[in-house]
Amino acid sequence: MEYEKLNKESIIKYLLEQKEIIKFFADDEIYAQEIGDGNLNFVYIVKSKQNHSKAFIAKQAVPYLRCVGEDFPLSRNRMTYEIRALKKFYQIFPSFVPKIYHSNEEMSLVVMEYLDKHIIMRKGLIKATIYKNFAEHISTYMAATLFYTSSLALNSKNKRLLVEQFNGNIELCKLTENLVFSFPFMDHETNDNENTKDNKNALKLFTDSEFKKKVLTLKYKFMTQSDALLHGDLHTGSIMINEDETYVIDPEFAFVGPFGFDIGALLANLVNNYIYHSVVTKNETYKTWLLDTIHEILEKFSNKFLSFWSEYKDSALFVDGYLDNDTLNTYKEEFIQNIIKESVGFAGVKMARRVFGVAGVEEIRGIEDSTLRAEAEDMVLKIARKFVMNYENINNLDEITKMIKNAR
Ligand code: ADP
Ligand code: SR1
Ligand code: MG
Repeated sequence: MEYEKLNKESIIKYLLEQKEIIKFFADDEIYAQEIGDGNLNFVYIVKSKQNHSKAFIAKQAVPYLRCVGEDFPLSRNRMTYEIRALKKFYQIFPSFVPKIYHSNEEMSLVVMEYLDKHIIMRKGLIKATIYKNFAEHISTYMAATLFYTSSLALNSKNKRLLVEQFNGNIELCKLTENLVFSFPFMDHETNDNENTKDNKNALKLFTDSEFKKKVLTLKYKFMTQSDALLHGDLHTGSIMINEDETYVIDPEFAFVGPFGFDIGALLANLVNNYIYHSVVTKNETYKTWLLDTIHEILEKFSNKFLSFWSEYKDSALFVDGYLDNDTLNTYKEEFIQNIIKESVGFAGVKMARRVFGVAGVEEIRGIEDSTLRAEAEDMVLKIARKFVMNYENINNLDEITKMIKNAR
């Protein structure tokens, strides 16, 4: 089937020709509404006219970047990687990933479960909503997806096959290399240049050679370290949540990369939210919940990752009997500590990109009062710098929460 960019009418015609969809809606009439608010793709809710609770989401990639338009071409094969990643992550832990009803790589289209009782987590965090199960859920999701796609669980052949399956996500990896690791830290046309002009923080950041050297080291890890299958863009806009359930959506940036990158992305977004509440709402109870949650996520992630590992004696890395038990346990402890350290380094970069880089977040760029926004930006850059300059020397989780707390 040849690719065609769909709209809210043609998508219905297409869907009614797919057997999985006919089965889902039976004889109901259906209609579509476009609801996409992301940077890249078109997202439709498709509903039954007879029974509004019968619905799903159809998401299609177009051959350009949605938020810029046709002037920014971007291969739509990103949807191929999103489909593959959704299927792989669903296989590992179905309770945290929307179910797929239909997918078509030629049409760059996926049809999935409609999460109608959930909201985008960033929105909930801005409203200071407490999600009591979040740390438990997301630590399981990250420990399972990272461990079971790594050389600690897979054998050598399957790990290499996994790399091959995701290696072609070249354009989105390049987007991250540019938009996360490079352009936000230099004078660049894609930046939020209204704000960088005559901004003393921008000048300081763009000429901060020590910081920029460390960012290069982290970028090099991103480009070369093939630890595990990553979501690749695990910010709080890629999480849909309610009090009881947590779902991770939108893995189109998936590739086999460093363990710490997804954890770092999540950490960065939680810290940027902490900064929003420090500057705008001054909600101390919520700030404490955020810090406790960060601590709990990292602690639970480490314990769960080690617990999954304890079940595996043979893998690409390990041959049973190679090390005595005590040495093996020390090796594992050091391994997990290194993941946490690198996560903090990546978190620093991911926080700082949101200040001057092209993709701002509501918590910082969305602050309308310019004095408060400048205060928030200042705090982001202070914490981000501490993270990036010191990540290799972190010895325990309290040091991380202290770096956040002591920034003001
Ligand atoms: P993009 O790739 O453009 O970033 P997203 O996958 O983030 O697109 O989807 C854009 C928006 O569509 C999300 O912010 C969310 O509001 C909505 N959405 C996406 N997937 C679902 C889903 N499975 N259930 C409900 N809403 C969804
Ligand atoms: C212009 S695309 C910018 C960003 O959106 C995605 O969510 C990724 O974070 C990407 O860097
Ligand atoms: Mg998105």
